[in-house]
Amino acid sequence: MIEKWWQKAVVYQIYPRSFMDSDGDGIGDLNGIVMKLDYLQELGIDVIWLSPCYKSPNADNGYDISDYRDIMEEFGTLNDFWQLLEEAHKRNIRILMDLVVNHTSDEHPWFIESRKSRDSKFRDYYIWRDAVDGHEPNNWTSFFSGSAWKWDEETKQYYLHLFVDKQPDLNWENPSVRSEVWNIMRYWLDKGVDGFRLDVCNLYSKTPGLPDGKVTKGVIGREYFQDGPKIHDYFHEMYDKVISRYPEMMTVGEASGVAVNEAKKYAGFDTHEMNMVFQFEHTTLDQNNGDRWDIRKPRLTEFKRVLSKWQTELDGVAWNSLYLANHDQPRSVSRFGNDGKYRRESAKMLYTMLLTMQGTPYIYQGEEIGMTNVKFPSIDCYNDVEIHNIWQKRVVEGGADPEEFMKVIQYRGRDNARTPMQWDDTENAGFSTGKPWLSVNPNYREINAEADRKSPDSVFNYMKELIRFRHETPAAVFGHFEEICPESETLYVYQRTYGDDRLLVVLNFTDQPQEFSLADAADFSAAEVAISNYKKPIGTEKGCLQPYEATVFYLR
Ligand code: ISL
Repeated sequence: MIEKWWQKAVVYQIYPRSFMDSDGDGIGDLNGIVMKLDYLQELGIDVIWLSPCYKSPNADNGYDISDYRDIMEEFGTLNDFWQLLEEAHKRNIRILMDLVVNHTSDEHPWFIESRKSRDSKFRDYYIWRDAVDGHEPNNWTSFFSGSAWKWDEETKQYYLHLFVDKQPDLNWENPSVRSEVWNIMRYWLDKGVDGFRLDVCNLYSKTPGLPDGKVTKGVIGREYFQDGPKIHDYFHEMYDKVISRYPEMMTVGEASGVAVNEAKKYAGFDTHEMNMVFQFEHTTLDQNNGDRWDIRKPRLTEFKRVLSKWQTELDGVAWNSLYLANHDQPRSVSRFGNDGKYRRESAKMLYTMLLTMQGTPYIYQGEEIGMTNVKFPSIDCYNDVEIHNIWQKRVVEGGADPEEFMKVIQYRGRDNARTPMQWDDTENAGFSTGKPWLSVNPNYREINAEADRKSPDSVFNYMKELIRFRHETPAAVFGHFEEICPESETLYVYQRTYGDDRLLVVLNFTDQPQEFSLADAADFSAAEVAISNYKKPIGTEKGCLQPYEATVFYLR
C-alpha cells in the first residue's frame, strides 16, 4: 500500500458557531476562524473539518441545508469562505467541508417544490408515502424522538425524516438526486476544497417497501435504513463520478452503528468507496439497550476490547478514523477521564492513546485545552433540538424525574461540546463581545487557550508535542497494533510495530498509582521514553505508574 497524506494527517474539527465570533453577534463565523489560523498552525494540525457552514434555517445548527452553494448569513459570505480557504492553504492547512446529503432542509427549493404537488418534478427527490389505515406508513422513529414521518396536509401524504421534521430525507434511488450530489461535490472541489466529511453516510439507502422495524428502546427501523441494500452501489458511483477524479481529496464518512465488516467495505484500501469512516462502538458502551438516555458505566476491558478490535480488524485492509469527541458527543475528559483533580493528566493520557493508534486522529475544538462538560442548571439554558425533544418526551410527557433527567443531559447532551471555545479569561471567554448564542462554560477563567499556551505543563503544549511526535514517528501512524494484558481493568498497554521500529504505549486509566513492569509487557533489550505526560515517567525497571500516567517507549 502506498502511504497517503491523509493517513499521516492530524485533523481538527471546527464547529463554526462556537469557535470564534468576529463581529459581536454572539455567533461564531468564518472570519473568526481566520483570526485563529495561527493558533491552529502553532498546534500543528494538518486539516480542518468544518461542520456545516452552508445556508440553513438552523433547525439543527446547519445540518439542515437550504442552499449547498452558499454560506449561512451568520457565518459570513462566500467571499469570506474563499478567504478562509486561501489563508488556511497558505499555512499548509487543508479544509474538509461537511456534506449533509441524507436530507436537506424543508426550506431547500427542492423540497419547497416537492411538497407543492404530487406531480411536481421534484416530488421524487424525497420519500413520500400514503397513510396506511389512517396512520404513518411504518413504525420507524426519528433519531431525535417520535415518528420519522410527517403528514403534509396540502398533498395528503407523509414524508420521511430520520432526523427532525425540518430535515426531509432525500430519495437516493432517484438518479437525479445522486447527480445533484456529485455536482455539489465538484463545485467545492473545483474551488479548492480538499475533501468532505459525509454526514450519516450509511443511511442513504432505504430497504424497498420500507418494512416495519423491530421495536427497540433506541431508533426503530435501523435494520432497514442503516447500511441499506444499495449503499455500496451509491459509493461506487460517487467514487466513479467524483472521488476518482480528484486523487488528492480526502473523504471520511460518519457511519453510526457500523459493524467492522461493513466498515471494511466503506473504507477499504481496494474497495473504491471512501478513505475512512467514523465508527461509533466505543461511544455507545455507556448506554443501556441502545438507549442514549439510559446511562451506564462501562468497564475498561469493554472499552479496550472495542478499540483494539477496530485496530486489529482493519489493519492492512482499511483505515480507521480515531476520535474521542465531536459536536455530538460529551467532552472526552468528562466521559473517559477525570474532569476534576486529574483533568490535565487524564486529558493528556487520552490523547496519547488517540495519537498512538492506527488511523487518522481527529481533535474536536477545545479538546486541545481539556475543555469539560458543562452543568447548566435548567433545561432553558440548553439550545440543542435533540435535548429539547427528549426532554419533552421523557419528562414532560413521560413523567421522568426532572432532576434525575437533568443529570443525564448534563452527562450526554450535545451542548456539552457546543459551548463556545474558551480563548481567554475575559468576558464570554474571549469568544464574542456580544451575548453568545449558548452560554460559555463558567470554568473558562481557569480553562482557556491563552493560559494554556503560556503554561509549560498545559494540555495544549503537550498536545503540540504529541502531534509533532506523531508526525515524526511512522510506527505511531502505520504500526501493527498488539494489545498486552487485555484483562487489566486499570491499564491499557499495547505495542505498535512498523518494520524494525517498535513503540510500547502504557496508559493508566485510574486516579491511583498502578504497579507495572516493562518486563511483563515485551521482550526488549533497551527501552527509551519517547513521550510522557509526567516529567518523571515510570522507569524501564519495575515501578509505579502515576495517576493517569501515559508513557510511550521506543523499544529497540
Ligand atoms: O447514532 C446516533 C445516536 O444513536 C446519532 O449520534 C447519529 O448518528 C448522529 O446524531 C448523526 O449525526 C449527524 O447527523 C445529524 C446531526 O444532527 C449531527 O450533528 C450530525 O453529526 C443530522 O444531520
